[in-house]
Amino acid sequence: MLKAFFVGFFALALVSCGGGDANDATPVISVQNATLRLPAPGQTKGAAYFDVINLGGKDVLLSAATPFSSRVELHTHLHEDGMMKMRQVDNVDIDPETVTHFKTGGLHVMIFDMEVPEGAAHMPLTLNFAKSGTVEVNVMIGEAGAMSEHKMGGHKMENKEDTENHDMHKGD
Ligand SMILES: [Cu+2]
Repeated sequence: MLKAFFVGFFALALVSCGGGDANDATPVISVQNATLRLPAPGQTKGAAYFDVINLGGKDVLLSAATPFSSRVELHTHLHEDGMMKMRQVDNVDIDPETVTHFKTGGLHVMIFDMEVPEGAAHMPLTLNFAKSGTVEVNVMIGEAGAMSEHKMGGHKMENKEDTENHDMHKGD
């Protein structure tokens, strides 16, 4: 009787210790460098970029949500027929002890029908992870502040020179 108990206990201990690699360790997630690409004039699609820093075991990003939109998707970019195309993905693997970059031309959070409240300096973004649960992120809204005429409190937005070559033809 007692022997059977010990054998059972030993087997259980083996199961819980077996395969104890980095994938089974608890993920330690933090999100940094969150920025927002606002919709182009006349459009409603925006995108959020950030770094997911994982100091622990494997996790999976399942979804994202923001009060600024009712349709938020996880996207990646793929090379197809020599062209870069956006694709929705069901989820994103967050590898152990790795920084996963969400960036222009790669993984991103696509925000459809975006409505940014006037004067908002941040967009709340909720990331839902399989193991870590929800992680709340404050995404900086740079250009929205620059576009609003006057901000309360007398903050002045610096007008940074746009390094991108925009195809804007003035009075052509
Ligand atoms: Cu996209």
